[in-house]
Amino acid sequence: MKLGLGLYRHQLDDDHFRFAAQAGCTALVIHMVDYFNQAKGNKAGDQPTGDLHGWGRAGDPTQLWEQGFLEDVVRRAKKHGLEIAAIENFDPAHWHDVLLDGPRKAEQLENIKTMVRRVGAAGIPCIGYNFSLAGVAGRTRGTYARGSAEAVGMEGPVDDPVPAGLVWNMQVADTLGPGTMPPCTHEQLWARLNDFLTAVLPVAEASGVALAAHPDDPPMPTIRGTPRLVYQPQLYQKLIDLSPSPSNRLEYCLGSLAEMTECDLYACTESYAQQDRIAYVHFRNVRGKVPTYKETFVDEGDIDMPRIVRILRDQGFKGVLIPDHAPQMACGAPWHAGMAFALGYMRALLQTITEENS
Ligand SMILES: [Mn+2]
Repeated sequence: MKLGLGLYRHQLDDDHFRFAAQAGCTALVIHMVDYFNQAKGNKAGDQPTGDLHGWGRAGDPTQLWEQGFLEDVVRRAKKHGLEIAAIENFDPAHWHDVLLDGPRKAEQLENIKTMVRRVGAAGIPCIGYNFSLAGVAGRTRGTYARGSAEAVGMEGPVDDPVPAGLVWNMQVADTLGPGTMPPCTHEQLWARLNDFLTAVLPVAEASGVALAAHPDDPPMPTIRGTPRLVYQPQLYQKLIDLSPSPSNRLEYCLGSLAEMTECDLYACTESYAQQDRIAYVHFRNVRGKVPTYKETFVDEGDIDMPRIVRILRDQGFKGVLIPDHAPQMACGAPWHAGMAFALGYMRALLQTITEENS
C-alpha cells in the first residue's frame, strides 16, 4: 500500500509537493476543479462546505484539461518522488448535462472521452468521480472533533430544493434560478450513470485509466430533493455489476461508507477488496451515521482504522491511501497540521502491518 495526499487545484505547487514528500508520501491525488473560485463561504485552507448557493463557480466549459498541463504536473511531482495516482472529480462545467440528461449530453460525453485519453497519455492511471446531482451538500461545520477542532458534519436532513443553474453544488450559469433543478427518480439516475459508463469505460480501458466512483457524501437517499446513487454499501455492488471492465472501480471513502445506516464496514471492505475493485482509499474517520454524524480525527471515530488496514493488506490491496478531509488544528496552518497528523498516523499503521507481515 502507498501513502498519498490529496491536493486542491490551488495547491499544485512545489511547496505542497515538498510537504507531501516530507510526510512520507509517494503519491498524490490531485483536483483539477477549483471549488473555491468566486466562492463566498469557503476558506481555501479547508475542505469546501459552502451554503445553499453551493461552492464556487464551475470552470470554463470550453476549456478541457490540457495535455501539457497534465504532463507538467506529473513531471513536477516526479521531481519530489511523487506519482500522480489519480485526478479527483470532473468539473460540473464539463458534464452537467451528463448528470442532468440535458441537451448537451452527447457533446459533453465526447469531451469527457477526450480528457480521459489525455489523462491516460500523461500516465495518470485513475479518475475519481462523484455521479451526483446535488454533490457534496447539506453539511454543517462546527467544533465537532477532539479539542474543539473545527470539522464537518450533518445535523439532520436538508431538503431545500436546488436552484436552477446549480449542479453538483457548483454554479454552472451566470445566475441561479428562477426555478429549480428538474425532478429525477433513483431509476433515472441509475440509467444516467449507465449511459456514462457505457460511453466512457471503453475509452478509459483503452487509455489505461480507471474510473473510480465515490459514494454519496452525505449518504442519504435524497439530498435537497434529488436522488442519491450509492447511499448504502450494497449499492456499490450494483455499480460494479453494471460493467465487468477492470476500469470500473471505486474511490473507496471509508468515512462516507461508515456514515451509511446499513454499513458493516469491515465485511464491506473485505468484499470490495477481494473483488479487486478498490482504486484508492479515502482514509478518514467519523462518529455517527446519517442524518447525524460528525467528521473526526483519524484515530478517534467509530472506525477501527488498524483493522481496516489489515483487511486491505490481507486482500492484497496495493493502491493508495489518502487522508481525505481532516479537522482543522489550532495553529497558523490548520490544513497542513490536520494533514500531517493524519499522514503520520497512517504511515505508522502501514509500517506496523508491514512488520507483522515479514
Ligand atoms: Mn471521501
